[in-house]
Amino acid sequence: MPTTARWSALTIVSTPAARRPRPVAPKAPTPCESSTNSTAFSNWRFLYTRGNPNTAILGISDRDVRHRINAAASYRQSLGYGTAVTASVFYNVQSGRPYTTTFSNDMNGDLQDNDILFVPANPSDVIVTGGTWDELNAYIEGDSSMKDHRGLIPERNMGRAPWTNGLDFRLAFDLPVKARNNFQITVDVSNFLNMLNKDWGVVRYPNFNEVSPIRFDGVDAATGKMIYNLTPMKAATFKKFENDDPRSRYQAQLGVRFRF
Ligand SMILES: [Ca+2]
Repeated sequence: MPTTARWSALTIVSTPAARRPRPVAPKAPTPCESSTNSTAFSNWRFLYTRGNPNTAILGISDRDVRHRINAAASYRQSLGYGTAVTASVFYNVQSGRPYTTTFSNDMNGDLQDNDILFVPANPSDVIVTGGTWDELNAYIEGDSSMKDHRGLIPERNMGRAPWTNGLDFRLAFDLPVKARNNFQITVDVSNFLNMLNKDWGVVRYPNFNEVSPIRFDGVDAATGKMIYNLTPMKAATFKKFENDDPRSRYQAQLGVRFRF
């Protein structure tokens, strides 16, 4: 019985370092907009800023997909008398959505919750309330948007949500009816990995490309240091990433096709 196996070329998409947006010094701002909002006001107020929202700085896009790898394969097995079965898979793995760590409230006095968080380098940089320096330090060390930016206000979107991956599966049965006619029954399962294990194929993302673990409680009059309140990150409802439920579930469909 004839057998056909087809393996597509592996596709890898990666943005070379030389083409990635580079940080621009605040003294030479380059107007640049990147937002998921639908109105001009929202696009201004939710563009995360290092100080002045009217001088937007060139940065990584909210929609940046840094790395992506695709692979596809199919296998066809004749079952005799014109019948055949074909199994196909498509696999995609890609880097997570970028995000910015901001204060949970307005820090710079423009009445907008759009302020990128200064990352303290050591316990003497800020006053911690609602928790301890060790808790704050552990959070910074575990956060991709902050751990490499000690003592700085990072560029926006320096963090990354977890990588995502998904595998789509298709099974097709070809049944001859008569000459030049063909009857096909298909079974498609998208996010097939999630059907095998509920923890596989899960997509997690930062809501509006933002995570806000710390509340700004002003400046201490005696020391001039900023007061970091850890209440938001210690709240039972706090989570860095949302689950994208529709994309995280497996879905299946049964199809019938008649060719004539
Ligand atoms: Ca603000």
